[in-house]
This record gives sequence, C-alpha cells and structure tokens, in this order.
Amino acid sequence: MKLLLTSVFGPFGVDDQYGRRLNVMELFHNQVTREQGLFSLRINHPSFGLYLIAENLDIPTVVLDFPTLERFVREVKKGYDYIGISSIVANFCKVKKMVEIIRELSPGTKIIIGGHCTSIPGIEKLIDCDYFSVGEGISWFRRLLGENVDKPVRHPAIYSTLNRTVMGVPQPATAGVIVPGLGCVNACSFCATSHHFQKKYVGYLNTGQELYDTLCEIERKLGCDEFFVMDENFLKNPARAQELLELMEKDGKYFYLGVFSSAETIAACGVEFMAKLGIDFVWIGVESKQSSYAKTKGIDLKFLIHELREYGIQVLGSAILFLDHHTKENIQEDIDFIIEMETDFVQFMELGPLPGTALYKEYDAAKRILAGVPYEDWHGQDKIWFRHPNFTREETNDYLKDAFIQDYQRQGPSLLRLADTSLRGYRTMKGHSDSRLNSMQNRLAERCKLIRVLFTAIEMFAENAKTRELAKYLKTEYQKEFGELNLKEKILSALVPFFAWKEREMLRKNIMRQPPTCYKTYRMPAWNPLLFFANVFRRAKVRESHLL
Ligand code: B12
Ligand code: SF4
Repeated sequence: MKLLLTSVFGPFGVDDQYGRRLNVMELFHNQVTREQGLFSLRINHPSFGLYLIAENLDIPTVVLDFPTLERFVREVKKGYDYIGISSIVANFCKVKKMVEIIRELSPGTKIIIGGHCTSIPGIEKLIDCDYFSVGEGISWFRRLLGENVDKPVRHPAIYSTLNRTVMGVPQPATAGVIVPGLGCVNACSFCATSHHFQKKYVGYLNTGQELYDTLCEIERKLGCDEFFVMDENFLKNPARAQELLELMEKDGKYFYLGVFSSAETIAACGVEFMAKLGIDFVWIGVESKQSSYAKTKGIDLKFLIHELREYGIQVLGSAILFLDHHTKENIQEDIDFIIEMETDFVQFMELGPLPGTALYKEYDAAKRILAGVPYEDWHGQDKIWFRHPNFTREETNDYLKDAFIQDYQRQGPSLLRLADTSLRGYRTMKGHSDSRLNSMQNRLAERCKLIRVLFTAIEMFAENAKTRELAKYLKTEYQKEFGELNLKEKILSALVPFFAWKEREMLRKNIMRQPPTCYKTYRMPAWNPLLFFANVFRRAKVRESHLL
C-alpha cells in the first residue's frame, strides 16, 4: 500500500488552458509587491499541508510538490493505491485534469481531493474521484486508512520558503514553518479558511509548552531560530503565547516569529509583549476604513502600526477592494486609508465570494455570482466574479492595479520600508530598559547589515522619487548607526547590480519563474527487484494515449 500526496501542476502564473498569468504562485509577487518591479520580493512557499499529513500517517507516502504535468504523469505510472490532491478553487481545472490522468493511467488508484475545491457546489458531479476530504486532513486520512486517529500530531521539520531572491540575489532559506492550528473563530463573512474549518479553531499545538518543544525540535533539525507561524490568528490564544514567552524567558531562549493576527488580538496582547515573544512580522487584516468587522472596531490602527514598526516588527496590512459600499467616488478613500497606515507591505485583494463562505451564500442567494466565469479566474487579482452595484467586472482590474501602483509611488518599495522598520527597531531595542528587548538589538543590527549592501543597487535602479528619497535617507541613517561598509560588504554591494540587472531583464521579458518540483519520501520500502519488475509489467499495459 502506498500513497502519493501532490499539489497541482505547473507552470504557474502563465496564461494557458489551466491557469492565469495573474495567479502567481508567490505570496508577495502575486498580491503584495506585485507592482514594485525589481524590488518585489520573490519567494515560493511549499505546500505545507501535504508534508504535515505525510508526517502523520503510517502508510508509505510520497509528497510531490509543484510537479510539471509530465512529472506528475511519470509518478502516477508508478502505481499508487491512493493519490491525494491538495486544491484551491482557482486550480479547479488542474485538479480535474489530474484526476482524468489518474483514471486513465492507474484505474485501480483511489483518488482523494482535499483542500478548498471541496467546497465548490456540486463538486462530486464535476470531478470523478473517490473521496472528498473537507476540513482537517490528518484525522480524515487516519480514519480512511484505519490508523489511530488519537495519535499525537508530529510536526514536520521543513523550511517555510524556497527559491527566495531579493533584487535577483539568491537568499538561503532561513526560517522553518510551524502550524499551531488551522481556522479562525472570528468567521469574517468572506474568509475561506475560517469557513473551511467550520468557523472553529483546529489546534495542533495547544499549549505554550507544546509550541516551545516543537520550536526547539525544529531548531535542532534545521538549525534555524526563525519561524513562519502558519496559524490564521496566532494571538487569538493569548494564554498559549504567554506560556511560550515564559518558557523562552526561563531558558534565555530567543525565537523569531512571523505571524498572522487580527487587530483586536494585537491590541489586547500589546506590542511590547509581541516584541518580547520575538514576533518580527505580523499580517493584519485592515480590510476597509468603514470596516464592519468586529476585529478592527474601536482600534486606532495607525497608532498600533506605528508602534509595531518602532519595535522592529514589519507589518503587512491587507485591504479589500470592491466591498459593497465602494463606489467610484469613495474607493480612493479606502486606498488612501491603507496607504496612510504606513505599513511595510500592503496587500490589495478583490472581494471574492468563495464557495463555503457566508459571503458566497449571501451573494448566491441574491443571484449576484456571475455565471460563466471559469474557476481559474476566481483568484482576486484580476477581475471580480460577482455583480457589484457600482463597478463592472471589466473595470475592476484597472482599479486594483492602480492601487498597487499608488502604494509603490507614495511609499516606495517594501524592501526599503522594512529596512526602515529594522533600523527603528534596532534603535528602540538599543535604548530599552527591558533586558530581553535590549539583547535583541544584535539580531536587528545583523539584519540591517544584510540590507545595507543593497542600497547602492537600489539607488541605481530606483524607479520613482520616493524610492530615491528613502534610499538616500536610510543610507545616511544606517551609516550613522553602523559606520562604513567593510571590505566584504563593499564587494557584495558591488555585485548586487549584476543580479539586479538580470532580474530586471527577466521581468521585462515577462519570464515567470517557477517553484522547483520537490519530491520527498516517507516510510517507503527499500528497493525490491520483484516489485520493480511487477511495476514495469503493469506500466507496459497502460495505454499512453492522448493524455499529454
Ligand atoms: C501559503 C498559502 C499560499 C502560498 C502557496 C502555497 C502552496 N504551495 O500552494 C501562496 C502564497 C503562493 C498562495 C497563493 C495563492 N493562494 Co493561498 N494560501 C496560503 C495559506 C496562507 C496557507 C496554506 C497552508 O499551507 N495552510 C496550512 C495547511 C496545514 O493547511 P491546509 O493547506 O488547509 O491543509 C489542511 C487541510 O485543508 C487539509 N488538506 C489540504 N490539502 C489536502 C489534500 C488531501 C488529499 C487531504 C485529504 C486533505 C488536505 O489537510 C491539511 C491538514 O489539516 C492559505 C490560508 C490558510 N491559512 O490556510 C491561503 C489560501 C489557501 N490561498 C488562497 C488563494 C485564493 C490563493 C491565490 C489564488 C491568491 C490569492 N488570491 O490569495 C493564490 C493561488 C496560487 C496558485 N497559482 O495556485 C485561498 C484559497 C481559497 C479557496 N477557497 O480556494 C486561501 C484559503 C486564503 C484565503 N483565505 O482566501 N497561497
Ligand atoms: S480574523 Fe482573519 S483569519 Fe479570522 S476569520 Fe477574519 S479574515 Fe479570517
């Protein structure tokens, strides 16, 4: 018995029969720094769910992440008893194609679809597969395979990023990923994640102790002390965070965490607490000035964000365009609102009624979901797929693109904004009376020193006045704090423009870089000649027809 767990196939971010150019497989370049040209941060993230499930089963398993179609076909031909595909709505077409391939090449294989496609109405009629797994995947799989559902969850030790470059300069992965839990109880009407887990929190690491032990274990295995915390609302459980801090303080330990947290939880915990915990990046859903979401009510977001940045915590603020109250006259107010928050990063996303959410139910009932828009277009970075009272579908992508451009023109590239936050944090920590915070200054100094080798190239390639102004200011301030570049830094600084030039050419030619295919085996039996020949025989019988 063996299982293949796979993500959908590439290429990603190109216009073809399965996908779209504006649906890039990168967080920042897709929806945050997408109009920041050469300064856009380029990062891929592995499909964490697949590794998490694989780690927690007893069955021999292979994880295939970001395959090409050809690579996927080759893998299917090996003959698996089960193949599980992780999906989101925008990749529906790819999932459908993969299922057809499996049915053709390996008819005995049981096919499972997990993830967000399972919420598509009538999915059982649209895709011919054996099981749809809605919600949490580990216990679902354990039940299917007759394994012990109550066994504690083991956390995989994997890096959170791959293929990371800054201005074309390759960067090694430095952060692990940790998944304390899934879902969020806030249940904002548009939120696919919250609804996918039935508006409940599915905890994997429920206490500070469990979290701490897991962080220590991954640190031992990967040698990293930075983590991307994959939890929709990490600070929603302040007791867990408090216990984690106490354990770190007791052992004199420092971990650095990037988290998602809603404004009301941040306000309740306090910025200084977050800094002590080692949080150095936070994603906050700002959504809209006229927000009707409870999470931002009564909170002075601008003040909060300013304070976070003073403590060296980079902030990503996300805003939604084409909410019902938006008109052509007032949408700029919301764009100004988020830009004036002065966050390091801004995500603009179109409102997207996704199946399974309360918003989808409401719009569907009101017949506001546009018929005939293929699921490949349901990704939020091009045109809306619902009827809006004040915008046509065709108008929306121009407004969205313009919002990103405004953010870039008015605030400069996020790369420089985070350089500013790191410097501000360094200065705050340097003068801080709290010994834990004070001892964090060295780490921020290290970060600043890494960033400053980019300044010369940033000045050379600057595309707007704000970039030039910020680069000049930061260069001077960094020099005041850290002195002149040493010889090694000077050499690095001289090399950056070559990488930057190459990157700019790639962008000019519209070449979309792709995540590398990753292949990882779990508990697979050693090579057995009998099995090998049985497989060759089986493969010979399979028709290699029209599939490719
Ligand atoms: C990391 C991430 C990405 C990464 C990609 C990572 C990757 N390799 O695929 C990036 C940043 C590139 C990305 C891009 C996009 N993303 Co994204 N992304 C996420 C994010 C933040 C985390 C996913 C994750 O790893 N979660 C942790 C793991 C453990 O949870 P999980 O994946 O849900 O898996 C569990 C279960 O769902 C289930 N499961 C999952 N797969 C399978 C498979 C089987 C066989 C089984 C049985 C079970 C199972 O078991 C797992 C363990 O319990 C989620 C939000 C979230 N918090 O989940 C959005 C999310 C998945 N993304 C989403 C979207 C829409 C996109 C984009 C279209 C851009 C956009 N508009 O936001 C693009 C698409 C890119 C593309 N070309 O395909 C939506 C999907 C909505 C939907 N209903 O389809 C989400 C939910 C965000 C949201 N709330 O809107 N994304
Ligand atoms: S607070 Fe964030 S994660 Fe929670 S339901 Fe709202 S949008 Fe989703």
